Amino acid sequence: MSKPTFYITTPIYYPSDKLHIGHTYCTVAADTIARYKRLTGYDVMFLTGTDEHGQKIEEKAKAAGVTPQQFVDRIVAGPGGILDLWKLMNISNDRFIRTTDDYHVAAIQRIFKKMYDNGDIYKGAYKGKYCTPCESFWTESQLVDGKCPDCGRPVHDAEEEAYFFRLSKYAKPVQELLETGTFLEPASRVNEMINNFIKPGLEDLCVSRTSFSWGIPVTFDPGHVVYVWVDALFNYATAMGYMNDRYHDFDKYWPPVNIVGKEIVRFHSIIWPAMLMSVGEPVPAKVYGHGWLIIDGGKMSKSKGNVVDPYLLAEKFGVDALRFFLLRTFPFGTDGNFTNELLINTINADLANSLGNLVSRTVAMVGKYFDGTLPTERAADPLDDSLLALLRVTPARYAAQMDAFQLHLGLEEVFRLISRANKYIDETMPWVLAKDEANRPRLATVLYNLLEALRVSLILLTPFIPDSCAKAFAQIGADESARSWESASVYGSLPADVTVTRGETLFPRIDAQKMLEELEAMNRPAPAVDPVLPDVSIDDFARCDMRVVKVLSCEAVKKSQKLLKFSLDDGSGTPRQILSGIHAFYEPEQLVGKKVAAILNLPTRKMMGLDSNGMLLSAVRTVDGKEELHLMILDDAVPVGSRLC
Ligand code: ME8
Repeated sequence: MSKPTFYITTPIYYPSDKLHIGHTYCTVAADTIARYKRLTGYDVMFLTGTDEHGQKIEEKAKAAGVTPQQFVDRIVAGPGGILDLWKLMNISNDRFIRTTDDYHVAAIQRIFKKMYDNGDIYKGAYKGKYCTPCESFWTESQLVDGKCPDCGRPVHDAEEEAYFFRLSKYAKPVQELLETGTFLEPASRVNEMINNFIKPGLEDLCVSRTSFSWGIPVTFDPGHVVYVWVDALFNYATAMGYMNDRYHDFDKYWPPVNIVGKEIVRFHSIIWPAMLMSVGEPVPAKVYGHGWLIIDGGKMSKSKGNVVDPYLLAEKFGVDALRFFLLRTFPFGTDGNFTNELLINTINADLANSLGNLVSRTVAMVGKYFDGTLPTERAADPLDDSLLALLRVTPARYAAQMDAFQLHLGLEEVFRLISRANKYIDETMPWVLAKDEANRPRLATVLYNLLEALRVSLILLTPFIPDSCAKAFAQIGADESARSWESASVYGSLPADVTVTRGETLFPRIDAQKMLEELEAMNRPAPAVDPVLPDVSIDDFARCDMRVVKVLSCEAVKKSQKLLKFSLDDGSGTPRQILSGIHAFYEPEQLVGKKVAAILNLPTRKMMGLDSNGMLLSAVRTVDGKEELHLMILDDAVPVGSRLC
């Protein structure tokens, strides 16, 4: 019999900057749900990707001096980019879509044409406030003091030809869909959508732009590019092969469960189903709007400098500890305040103490009292009953929470069992039982029950912390069959004469004070680094004659605050004069006798009436608005006149 299918997506993220812990939170949550569904027998399709078009990306690329495609390629596929981050975080996506992929571009053009042909997209006029220098339309509410919010200059009424989607036509069916109560979750978001957006009247949506070009051209009117949200939302369909031949899974997996952040629920629960209705396809099975991770009460943002770097946290705490923390601490549907203290306390309390200790104590006791292999004689006791009762009901309780995407409550069920097992150790006191040979069957029973409680807990934890669970399974002697979902409900899935193997400590305890200090030091905002300039050819580079030179003499230039005049030995036998504006950073006497690097074949430049024949090379950066400069001072052993290449 074929497995039931389950299709889950994350938002496709903008590759306009490196991703932060908020994006990581959403992707880890979707990954955990995908892993849970696979565990429980589904044929899962898990999609994530990147939303690569639009004006913002075009502008960022321009500022960085690269093409938009080069810009997004670096952020998505470059070292330390989005693909690397998901690999690091052990994300098990089956597919990754980039909206610049050819198949997606062609499919969007067909979808747009289909909606045009069926009359749901029409040509109209976009009216708004226009800022000529910025070439941007603004709505009344976006203006600041009636002026352009970007440059502060006056705006004027303007009209632009644009295509519109008949969103108004779908107001009723979308409202009915929202009222079904299962389409959009958590339920609290439903009223917000109906009251704030549908009841005031849905207006048709402008779905093309002519003011920039980094987008998918409208085939039948090439001056227009498709509005980025139309391009983006349909990714969930094109990545399954909708309107293209790259993939052929649309019929198999559709409709999806779209996991999104609360700020884009409107796009996903109103515009997205309306467009699907227009093209005659089923709406998503569910849109789940998760909450934000906030810092000090506000959303993370680059401009506030309070962005938390997932690479840094994964390196410091381990990938599984970070995954666990994100899903254990914050209820998925509501906002959660991120702090390093909370992160450390959660790891210490739940992973190092509760789970880690249970594994290490149990395995150590089987080692100490039975040389690692349990004997098969047993002696039950009423003391076992409550642990075994909880063991029996936990998988189903967990599944009920997981099916409702209440991931933190799913974990709650597992930790109830883990705590109960830890308490069982105190109640049964194996170290006392071990004192009398006659108690061996009883002692073996206690340890077996503990191993079983651990085994079941680990099965349920696998979607959250897969690597650590695999290691722990190996320690408690659980083979593949004893790790399956089905076996979680079968007491006795470990062999009666199970053999354990001591292993590494799964979650070492963190010294909170020390770690907080380290994080504090590392989390200071890194100085902004200028973007890499566009490529130059190797021939152009080779034409730059850069050499090692020695400072013969150096003096300040009269009447100049900045300039130093250098006489340099460049190996040619004739001293070379170079002027350099570095007096703010060096006194002349510091530099005499030093070997430094210079470019020699620049045209002669006159400064304060003096010739400068080249330029000294230095490392320059801006920290807190202040420029820092360091001359490239070289090892004395490097011969004067050597070329730098
Ligand atoms: O909106 N806390 O992309 P985006 C929790 N390209 N989650 C957060 C978060 C935070 N502080 N910050 C971001 C876009 N997220 C569009 C989506 S989909 C067809 C197009 C997560 O890069 C959250 O899931 O701005 C949010 O919805 C998403 O990242 C936005 O990512």
